[in-house]
Amino acid sequence: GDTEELQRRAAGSIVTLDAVVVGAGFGGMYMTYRLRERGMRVIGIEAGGDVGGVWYWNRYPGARCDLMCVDYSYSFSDEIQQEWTWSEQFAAQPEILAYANFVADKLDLRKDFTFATRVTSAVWDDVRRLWTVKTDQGDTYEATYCIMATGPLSIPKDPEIAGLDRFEGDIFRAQKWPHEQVDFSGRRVGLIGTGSTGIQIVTEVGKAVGEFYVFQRTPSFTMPMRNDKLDPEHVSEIKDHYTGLRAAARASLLGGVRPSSTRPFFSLPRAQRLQLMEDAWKAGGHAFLGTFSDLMSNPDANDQVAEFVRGKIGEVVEDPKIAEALKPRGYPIFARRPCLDTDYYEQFNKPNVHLIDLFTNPIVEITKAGVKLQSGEVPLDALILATGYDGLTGALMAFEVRGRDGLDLREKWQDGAISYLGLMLAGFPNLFMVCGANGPAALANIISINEQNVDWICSLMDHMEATGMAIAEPTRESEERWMEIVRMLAEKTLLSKANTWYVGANVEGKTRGLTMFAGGFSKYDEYCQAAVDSGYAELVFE
Ligand code: N01
Repeated sequence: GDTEELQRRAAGSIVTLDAVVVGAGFGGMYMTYRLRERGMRVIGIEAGGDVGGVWYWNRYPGARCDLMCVDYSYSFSDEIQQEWTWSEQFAAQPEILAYANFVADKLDLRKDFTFATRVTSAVWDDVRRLWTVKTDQGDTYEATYCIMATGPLSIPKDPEIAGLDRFEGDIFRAQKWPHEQVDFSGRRVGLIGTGSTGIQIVTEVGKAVGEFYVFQRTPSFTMPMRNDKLDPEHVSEIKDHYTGLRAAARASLLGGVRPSSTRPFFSLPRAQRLQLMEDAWKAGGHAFLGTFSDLMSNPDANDQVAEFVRGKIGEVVEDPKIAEALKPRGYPIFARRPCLDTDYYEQFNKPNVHLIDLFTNPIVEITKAGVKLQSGEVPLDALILATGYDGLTGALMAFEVRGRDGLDLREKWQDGAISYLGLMLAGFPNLFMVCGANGPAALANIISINEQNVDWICSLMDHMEATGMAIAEPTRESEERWMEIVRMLAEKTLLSKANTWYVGANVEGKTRGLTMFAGGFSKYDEYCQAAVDSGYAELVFE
């Protein structure tokens, strides 16, 4: 294919292109496709063995999206959305990966990508006005544009626990799960981490395991997903009405259709509030967030919902001590990513599933035989790590990215991620981010963000072509104005009030703060559109 040809030449010499795209997740796939359709010479570079990004790597048991597939899928091609048929409301990882592959086949994307290749540096050449991108395969590409579709969650993070490398059993990392099926039946298995990932693992591994030890530091709130198969009649209704559904998604807070409410919690009498909470619990999914308008802004309203959910945990879990340990306290509900599950709390009623509360019984170290707690050693055959990611900034700080005058992105971001619209960086001409750290990122539907970002970038390229400009870059002032908006919104939301990867709390030494745009997808889209309507007044062109 085209890529092989490019690679062959890059290995020996330098290949000059119009654009390099880093990443073959849903952002990089669409970006590469659009650039190719614009008639540009482009290569996509991907560390994984194939397309799919986070869904390529995260093959752990239970991996599933908590957004409905009707929303969590591409909207740019009617052919794709008509031809592909989802089997469930909330699809599991194998189906989402199959979908990514379907799209790659359909658009013949693989010929534009090189896989199993990691970018080692991207450096701006001020004299020749282009990006030089090098890879761990010894390739060098030069391009006018460099687009980072590296994802907000692509650098796995191990826990800082002494002795991890000493363990003689099997270690499985959720974010780099083996391609073949892993059988835990009859084995003694430990799991560290109870975020969205850990909770999904518990519900699956809990079904077929010898003895299961769940090492929990901070409990998460999780609510019933109430996933359903999609029946053919519903699927054809969706397909008939995709245009309207997509338009509604684009105009929504999350970039996905979900009920929303203008009703503040305390505007209703107590009995009615309780009834609505019962209804939301029964409806499942993120129904709570669509039931009251002020759960993320009014701490008292938030606390009442949290207390209601803690009550539900108490109803399911038989042992009151375990129930108590599973109840999250001390941070607002929904401030850590709210999880959706199927029978999570039920697992802890099984005699072979053991909750280890690390607050009362911390891990001392990992030994060759298992996990040593303050109370003694838990012998294990296998240890699963679901300890999260160096989110948002990790991927771009994992290799060398240098802009004008040798400006290092690690330096620019040492006090936290800053950018213009989460899309461009002052000091880094013609560099774009797709789903960047200062956009809605993990706070909205990432496929919607990807599409919106890619379309915005392509419109800017059209503008540059039409006006005969070769370079675009935001000024420091425009970057600062955007960050003021991001900070102002961050202050207003309870999202800033929990120790999570959202605020960088999970990585030692990382500057603390919510750098994502917390104003919702549609508002973000409005800001991006306003930038276009102003004639790109906040950018400098050469
Ligand atoms: O990672 P996390 P994740 N000792 O950072 C624990 C998306 N996602 O992979 O909170 C003991 O949330 C840590 O404990 P604590 C989604 O955006 C979506 O689960 O630091 N424990 C925590 O429990 C999500 O937000 C979906 O006290 C240690 C866990 O590891 C994001 O990915 C599914 C520890 C890490 O939780 C990340 O979720 C999956 C230590 N030394 C993921 N170090 C869906 O769409 C860390 N932990 C459904």
